[in-house]
Amino acid sequence: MVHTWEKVNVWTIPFNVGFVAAYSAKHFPDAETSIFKAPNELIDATKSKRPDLVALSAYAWNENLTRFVTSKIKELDPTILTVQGGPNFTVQNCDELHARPYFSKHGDCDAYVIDAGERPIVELLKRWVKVGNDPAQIRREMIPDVMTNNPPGDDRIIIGPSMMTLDDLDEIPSPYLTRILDKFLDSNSVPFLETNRSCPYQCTFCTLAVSSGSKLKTFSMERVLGEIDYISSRTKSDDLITTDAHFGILDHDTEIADHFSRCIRSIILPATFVLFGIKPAQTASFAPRARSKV
Ligand code: B12
Ligand code: SF4
Repeated sequence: MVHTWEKVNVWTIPFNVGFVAAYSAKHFPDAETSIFKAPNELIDATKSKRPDLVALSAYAWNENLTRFVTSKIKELDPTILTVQGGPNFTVQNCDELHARPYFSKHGDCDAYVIDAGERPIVELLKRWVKVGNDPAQIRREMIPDVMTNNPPGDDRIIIGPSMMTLDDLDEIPSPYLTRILDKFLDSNSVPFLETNRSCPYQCTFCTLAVSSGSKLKTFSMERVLGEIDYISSRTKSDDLITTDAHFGILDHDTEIADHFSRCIRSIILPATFVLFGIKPAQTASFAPRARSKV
């Protein structure tokens, strides 16, 4: 969810929940999923057709909004399961000390998914079906990589055991190639591209790689190039942002940059590849051809 009164917050594609939705749909093909960025659209949709579950991204920048929308959903129908997920909680801080103050503020949130959301949300959905779609019962369950919030009459937070993140990232269907992000690609939103996850380094202050054992994991080249083609054929954005912690760390990143560069030369948008945390040695090898903006 983003505030919609200023443009700065609405400009990126909801890539994160795209992954979560694509992986959930793979495991629950009969379930209907809709993705929203604007709070009013979600609330209106909830009023017109009751969902079983509403799952919201929670980041530092939308915490109050997420709390407001979660409470609004419970006000409309307390039997809807309310879930939050996002980088606020990782394996390093998913403990009573950190979760207690969070859930004290987010009393209407039934469960919080820790770290990468794909595997745990599927575990949560399986349990949701098993307990007969009862939010009060979900709050009593211990589910891997999920924290459940104070069951009625019982003041405790249940923190599920940690699962490692997926080894084969291609197990997650592409949110672009499965077309669940089409409505956002067709708007002016800036697309993201993820070619790898995690990081091989182990800086003590950083939690980015802890749940993957500092193992860098990659999406297949075929998939990444296919996503660049698909994004290029639809987006109206001039930019493509990669979410990789270190794009350029792998030799094959030059192939990705070359492919992107070819798309630019064919005058297909986007025209700028925005990178974070790039390693200098590799930057030099492809930046001039890809016209990278770091
Ligand atoms: C790209 C990026 C940006 C971009 C785009 C941001 C945007 N609006 O989307 C820019 C440069 C604009 C940016 C700015 C900022 N960013 Co930034 N950014 C990132 C970065 C590098 C990648 C995020 C990403 O899309 N990753 C790919 C997706 C797939 O991963 P994900 O977001 O983690 O989502 C997964 C899980 O979190 C989880 N999940 C997420 N949502 C949900 C929802 C549900 C229901 C479930 C079940 C699971 C789930 O499942 C997803 C799939 O595995 C991350 C660092 C990182 N490498 O993760 C920081 C990060 C997200 N940013 C961060 C911060 C602090 C900021 C700023 C506030 C910095 C500042 N002081 O200005 C601003 C705020 C921007 C804003 N208001 O929108 C923090 C957030 C910390 C937090 N607890 O929320 C991060 C984690 C970096 C860090 N470690 O400090 N950022
Ligand atoms: S992502 Fe950056 S800060 Fe975190 S462990 Fe890797 S190199 Fe260190």
